[in-house]
Amino acid sequence: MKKLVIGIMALTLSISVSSCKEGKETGQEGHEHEHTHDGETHSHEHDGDDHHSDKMEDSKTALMVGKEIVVPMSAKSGSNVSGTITFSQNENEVAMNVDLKGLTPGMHAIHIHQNGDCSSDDGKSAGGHWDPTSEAHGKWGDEMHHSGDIGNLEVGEDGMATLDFSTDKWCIGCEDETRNIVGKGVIVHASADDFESQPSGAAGAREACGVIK
Ligand SMILES: [Cu+2]
Ligand SMILES: [Zn+2]
Repeated sequence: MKKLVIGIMALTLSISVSSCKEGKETGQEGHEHEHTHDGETHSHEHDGDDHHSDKMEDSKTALMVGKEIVVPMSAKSGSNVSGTITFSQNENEVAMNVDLKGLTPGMHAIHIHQNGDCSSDDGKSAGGHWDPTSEAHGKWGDEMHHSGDIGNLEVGEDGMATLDFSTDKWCIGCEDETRNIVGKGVIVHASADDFESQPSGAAGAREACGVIK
């Protein structure tokens, strides 16, 4: 008898879940809601709009997953810096891989600047820090910082610098101009970013410049 009651309950539950599913999926692909098939009652609490807005956002910010941009860095201000910075779009983030040589040992600030223009010998053609959200200069991860405030490279006696960095605050070529890094410049400075001085961390001369394109 007990088995029969459980059997009826299970049947009733599966019918109610599947009818709920049908009711929600007005005009959307059926596979989207398959994760609710575990039969838990929380699936009834969704009004369906949550899923819908997620989907809208996905299509609006459609990321070019797999897109990679290699930026050759050119020496500025009389330096001997050379190397590349590679940006690649992953599913949620942009990964940045720095591979430079010819730097003086110590700390060197690295930023994204607003102009993709390295035409001047001092790198100043790249303009100020890329700051699409109108914030103060600061340290990445703090409450306030420019979207281009990557931080400092640590350079050893061999003059080489590598850095692996990634963030979902950037995208490569998406429509959101507060995130799109294409068309911007990358600058490596002669000294360290102090993360405090405005508007750019008192990082000194611009020793290398590259255009993200
Ligand atoms: Cu800078
Ligand atoms: Zn800054």
